[in-house]
Order: sequence, then C-alpha cells, then structure tokens
Amino acid sequence: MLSATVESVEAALNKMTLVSSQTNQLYAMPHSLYSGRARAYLIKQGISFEECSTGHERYKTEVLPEAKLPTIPTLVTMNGEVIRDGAAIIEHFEVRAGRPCQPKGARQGVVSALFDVIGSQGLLRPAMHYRWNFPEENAAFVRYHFLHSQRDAPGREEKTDYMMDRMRHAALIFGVTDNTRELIEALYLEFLEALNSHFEQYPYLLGWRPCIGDFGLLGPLHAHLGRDPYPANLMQRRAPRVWRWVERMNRPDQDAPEYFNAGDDFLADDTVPETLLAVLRVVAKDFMPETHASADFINQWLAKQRPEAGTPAVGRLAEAPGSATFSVDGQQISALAQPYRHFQLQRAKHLFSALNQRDQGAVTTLLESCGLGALLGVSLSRDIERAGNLERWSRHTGD
Ligand SMILES: N[C@@H](CCC(=O)N[C@@H](CS)C(=O)NCC(=O)O)C(=O)O
Repeated sequence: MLSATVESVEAALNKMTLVSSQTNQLYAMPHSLYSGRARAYLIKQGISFEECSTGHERYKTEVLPEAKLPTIPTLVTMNGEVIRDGAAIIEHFEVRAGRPCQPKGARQGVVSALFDVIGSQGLLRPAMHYRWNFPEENAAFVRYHFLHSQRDAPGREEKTDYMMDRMRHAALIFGVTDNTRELIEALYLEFLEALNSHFEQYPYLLGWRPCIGDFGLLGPLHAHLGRDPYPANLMQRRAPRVWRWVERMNRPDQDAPEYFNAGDDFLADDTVPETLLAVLRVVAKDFMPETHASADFINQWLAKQRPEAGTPAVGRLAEAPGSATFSVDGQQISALAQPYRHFQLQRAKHLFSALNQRDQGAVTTLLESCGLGALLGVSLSRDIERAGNLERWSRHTGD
C-alpha cells in the first residue's frame, strides 16, 4: 500500500517535472536524418530546447507511451505535450507563430511543400548509400553515434551491432544494391551540382530566409550526406555552397556573409528561381516514377487489406505494405512503398486546391517545366490523417 503511494507520488512528481520544464525537450540524435529537420527549425525560430537521448529511462516510461512509436525526433513541449514526427513538431510551432516559414505565394508555397517531401523521402537512397557503403571512411564515426545512443549497460555492444545491421538492411530495402549504386551516385552528383549552382545566387531555397522546404531538405543533407566522413568530404569538394547551407541551417542567424546586398525575406513576386527549377528537374528523375509506383502498390494493398478507418498507416521500418518497382534511365529499382510520402504530398495538394484558377495554372506550368506535371494528380485511394501521434488511414470513400 505504502509502496503504491510512494510510486504514485513519484509518478506525479515526474509528471510535474514534465509539465513544469523550463525548455522544450527534443529527443533526437546528431546522426539521425529526420532529427535534422526539427532541430534546424527550432534553432532558426529561436525556440529554446535541449536535445535528449532516447536512452534515458524517462523516454521509455513517459514519452514513448504518448509518442506511440520509438522514432526520433520526438518533442516534449514545455507544457508536457509529446509530439512525434519532425513535420508535426514544426507544424505545432508554425500554427502558433502565424506560419513564418510558409511562403504566401502560390508557386513558392507548393515548391516549399514539395522540397519537404523530397527531403524526407526523395533522397533516402544516396543518404543510405553514402553512409553504409564506405566503411573504410565512415565505420568508426558512424559506430560512435550508434554506440552512444545506447546506455552504458550490459549488452551495449550487441545492441549497437543490431541497430547498425538494421539500418544497413534499411539501405537495401530503400533500393541501394550493387546494381543501383552507379545510378544513385550519378543522380546524387547531378543533384549536388544543381543545388550548388542555386546557392551561388541565394542562401536559402526561396531567397533570403528558410522555408519549410529548407528544413525538410536538410534531413538527408545534414545527418548523413553532410556529416558522415565520406559524403561530407565529397560535399565539401564538389559543392561547397551546399555544405555552407547545411552549416547555415544549423545557426540561428541568417549566416550569409558571402552574399553581398542580401535581403531578408522570400523572393518577391512569388519568384521561384530558374536555378531551383533545375534542382527539381534532377529530383524528378527518380522521384516521379517512384511516386507513381508507390501509389499503385499501396492502392492495390489498400484494395486487398481494406484497413479499418483509424488503423495506423505507419509502423517500424519495413512494416510498410511492401516494395514497389520502377525504372530510372533503364535501371530497375525496388524500394519500400511508404505511405508517409503520400501523406506529405497531401499537404502540397491541399495548398494547391485552395488556390484560385489562375494560381493553379501558374503552379501547374511550373511543375510541368520540371517533369513533375503529374505529381499532384498521383493519389492514394484513402487519405491519411494524423491522430494520437500516428498517421492513420481515413475512412474509405465507399464505406
Ligand atoms: N516521420 C518521422 C520519421 C522519423 C524516423 O523514422 N526517424 C528514424 C531516425 S532518423 C527513427 O527513429 N527510426 C527508428 C525506427 O524506425 O525504429 C519524422 O519525420 O519524424
């Protein structure tokens, strides 16, 4: 009885600590792809936070039950609210601040939303390839991070090996194989060159300050491609402007001394610079066929499985419906079809459908000029909604 009382007092105290926290707590790690998006947003928006490891006991006992899935980033706000998912963390603050990172212009708004998807879904292959296929340069550095994600307790080494093997396997299921390696490198180098040229003009995607798309794109370009030894060196040598952007995105100020006569806003007149369209043209080469293939695959799966409304549309890695196959430059790729890609695309579609006809026309012309004309027409047969920290299948339209 007494111990039950002590336990409940302890639980209440813990809860109070959660509630009365002086700052936001970001459960994240430096080597985690998706952590980079939320961290950079908090830094740029001047939102105070401390970064915590999921290795803390408190994460398991208090945060995870609310987060529902053990993914990072997960934020515990100063009020004790738990938010799992980088985009949801950003949305939480965007709504409260009047959407400072969402450009108002039609073209800029949609392009920003697209770069958010491209960052979280469109660069997984180069991110995984350049982390896991260069062990001579990367292994010790990567292992340091995986090891220190675990508490110093018995079984730490084994757990580290297990986690690393799991992510090596993830590279395979995202489509990184001996057959696709050459293509992945060629596409990435082309992308890097185009993005580097863009940053010759401006410090951010849409001008003089970061938009939602900058934060999304940062994920793979920071944790993996801009930090792991082999790809970081590649980026420094081949694309110093991109490397500077990665650095800049992790600083609170504008950090653009190399741009003389810098402005402080998104570009005027809803301008999307030609240099950024050139980046989208490169991205489209695999993003477009993969989005089509993944939608077809998931739609077939939905037709067969008919998940109840509210069923989670997200799980641990490899719990996705399966892999979709598509071809790029004559090379076949099989990659996990993740509903999250389509969940994020829904946001771009919502922005588009809220536009008047003239603005829709301007966005369509822009997307067509980049080989992305069909993108906003690719749909799943079921919408995805977020509730209780999970993406969930909505009601079937025929139900
Ligand atoms: N949709 C989530 C994805 C987060 C995510 O998958 N994070 C990775 C680390 S970069 C993770 O925690 N993986 C652990 C797992 O899948 O079990 C987001 O954007 O925050």
